[in-house]
Amino acid sequence: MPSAFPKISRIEFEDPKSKNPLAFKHYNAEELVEGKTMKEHLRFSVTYWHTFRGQLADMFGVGTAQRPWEDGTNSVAMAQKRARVAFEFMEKLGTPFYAFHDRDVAPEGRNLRESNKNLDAVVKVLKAEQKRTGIKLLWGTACLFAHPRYMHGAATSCNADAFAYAAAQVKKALEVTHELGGEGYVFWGGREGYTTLLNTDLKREMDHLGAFLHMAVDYKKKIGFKGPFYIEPKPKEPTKHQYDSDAAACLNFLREYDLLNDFKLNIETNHATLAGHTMQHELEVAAAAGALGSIDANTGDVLLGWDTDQFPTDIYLTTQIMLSILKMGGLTTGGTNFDAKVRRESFEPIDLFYAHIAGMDTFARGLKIAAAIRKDGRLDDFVKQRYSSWNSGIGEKIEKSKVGFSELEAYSIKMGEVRTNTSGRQEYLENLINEFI
Ligand code: XUL
Ligand code: CO
Repeated sequence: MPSAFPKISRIEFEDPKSKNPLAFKHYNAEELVEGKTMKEHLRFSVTYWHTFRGQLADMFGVGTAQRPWEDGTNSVAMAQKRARVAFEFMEKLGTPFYAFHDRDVAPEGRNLRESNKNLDAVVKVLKAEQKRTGIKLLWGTACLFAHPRYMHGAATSCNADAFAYAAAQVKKALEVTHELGGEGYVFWGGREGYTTLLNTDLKREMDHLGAFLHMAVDYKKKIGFKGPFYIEPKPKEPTKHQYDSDAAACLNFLREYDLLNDFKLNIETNHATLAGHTMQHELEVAAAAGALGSIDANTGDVLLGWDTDQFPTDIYLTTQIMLSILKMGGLTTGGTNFDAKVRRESFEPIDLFYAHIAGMDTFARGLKIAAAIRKDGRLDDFVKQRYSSWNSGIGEKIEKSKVGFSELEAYSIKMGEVRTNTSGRQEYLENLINEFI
């Protein structure tokens, strides 16, 4: 097969002063940071849906993407060719992982049997390409939101037939992910929510979602798939309200339906901001529950209120993300998955390289900056000092459950007034971070 990107060779690391736009200035895969290589820390992943299936259409206009390797069909042969193009792209970029929905990689057939057959035909090529390049599948997932059969949702549809079909689709997607040695599997609840409560039995739908996820856990065990399951929170879009609205809602759902041991979270920046949170908030909530599994790396636009899925190019954002991830001890089975698309105006194939290079370099800088902040220690020391009243005296007694309200009343009467508050020093800390950026 002729090269899809004949003018582009492997993207190499060059000095930060290099002016070559097709080189990394910060992402140096083998460079050690806190004892691990950047490649091991960041575990970059390319998303199949945006990068190889995105047409760059919007609500007001058709797709603008120039993809010379496409023949205009949605055939299995085209899907197999596209898979080879995808691996040429990832090999040149040097990303160790990719992620896909079943329907991104292979066309939907006239029925489930045919869809599964199409998928098998493409999985053969993906498997061969993984073997040839050493690139791995970060996670697989099933598209349970594009087809009209899922208009009311999939696991939370009012229609039991749609639930059944979704289960069959996830069964196959799990088998395929397992076959490809996928490191994990994602559930993003595209239409698992509602557009109006007037027609919705919320409790029944949530019960169905719980039952669906239990079936998935059972099947995972049955086929011996060892990778983690991730839930990816998002508050809305396409629904008005998605049940997995944010990290806290997901954790509560998992706890309520006794699924917490089988799931972690896949946190996405633009979903966090759509939920009215920062990315760091969502990461901290997930990590506090021991459930931060993986991240979808992108960003929204402060002036646009929807899921724009832009490539992350804000160093402040990636610094915050890497501070949380390093604090947690790093990613293990998860990765940094670019769930991001080039703008409609960035329509040439080379823009796919520029976008990923930008995202990878921005994360590499965030990683280096976060490591430098941690090495410096002032931020960490400040936070430790801020809570020092809990290390001894009454604080220690409270933490060790040695006192109750009566003892605390006696303590307060004796104390008279709280005179020990110290400054939060937000502005000082913000300036401290800027020292490293
Ligand atoms: C949609 C989204 C999905 C999931 C996978 O907003 O983020 O692409 O990442 O289904
Ligand atoms: Co995502």
